Amino acid sequence: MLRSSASVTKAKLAYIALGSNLGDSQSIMSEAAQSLAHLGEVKARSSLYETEPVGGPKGQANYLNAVIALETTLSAGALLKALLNIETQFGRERRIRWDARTLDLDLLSFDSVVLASKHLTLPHPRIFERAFVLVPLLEIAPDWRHPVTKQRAEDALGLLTKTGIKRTDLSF
Ligand code: A4P
Ligand code: MG
Repeated sequence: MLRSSASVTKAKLAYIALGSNLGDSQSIMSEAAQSLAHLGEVKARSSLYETEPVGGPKGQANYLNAVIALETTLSAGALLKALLNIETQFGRERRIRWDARTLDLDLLSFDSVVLASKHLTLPHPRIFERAFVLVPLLEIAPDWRHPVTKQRAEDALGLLTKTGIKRTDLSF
């Protein structure tokens, strides 16, 4: 059956960063990936990386970090809401900025959408400052570049130190 183009919602490609350094992080990352699969079609997932904590209170455990590519027909706002709901399901609490967390889900980018609203900034504003985001992102999207500045993720990573980022063979 033919449908008019107006009734077809075009799928968008979102890159989502996952992080956890509290609780059973490997299980949390694995279950969070399954939850994301309910929001669309997972197109790619990076390895799990063990990373040293950046910022926040001293004495935090190392993180597990990863990035997933998700094709979805949700809007960016609806996707963010769904991500925040999943964080809550995994017991995420917010007390101190960059404190240890059971699960952090950041929307890195949403096609080439650029946005700066009260609740959502796209692309994520600290994407180029975070080797723990860029290393897994580049594993699954080696050509990723900023939609406005066109700066390549690969070049941004070249300006950062990668010590403290270790690829693991952990399954997720
Ligand atoms: N928000 C706005 N834009 C977005 C977006 N693109 N994606 C708003 C997700 N959220 C977005 O988020 C606060 C609010 O940001 C949300 O309610 C949403 O409306 P949050 O999760 O409480 O903030 P956060 O995660 O603590 O900080 P942020 O800025 O998202 O992340 P950062 O800067 O990456 O810092 N070290 C290691 N090794 N690994 C980590 O994963 N993570 C952080 C968090 C610090 N150090 C780390 C790691
Ligand atoms: Mg976050």
